[in-house]
Amino acid sequence: MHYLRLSLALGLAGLTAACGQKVETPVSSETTGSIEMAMAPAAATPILAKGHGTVTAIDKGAGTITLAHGPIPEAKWPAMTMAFKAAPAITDTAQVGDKVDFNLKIAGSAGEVMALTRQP
Ligand SMILES: [Cu+2]
Repeated sequence: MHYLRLSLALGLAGLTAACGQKVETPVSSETTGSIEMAMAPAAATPILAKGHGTVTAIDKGAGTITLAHGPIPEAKWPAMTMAFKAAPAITDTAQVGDKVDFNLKIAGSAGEVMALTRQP
């Protein structure tokens, strides 16, 4: 994230220079703030990730499945136990105690299990 922000700032400086204006003033805090705001939607863009874990709870009414999962590097998540949204096809077939491999769609700190298979 920090690297991305730095790249953006450098990119903006490059653009300004290309317009023929001297780049004398350092990037102001206001400019930095607007870059961060512009970045927010990008950070919320869902990412896809795979994980492994154990089913610890299923709430068919709420449409959630709770997984004790290992680290998920794609989302920079450590191992943890958390609830995910899941379609009925998943909450109806999974069982507490199942060791599973799963595909996730992650947006921010929330995730949805898109596919789940029991480990042999
Ligand atoms: Cu988690």
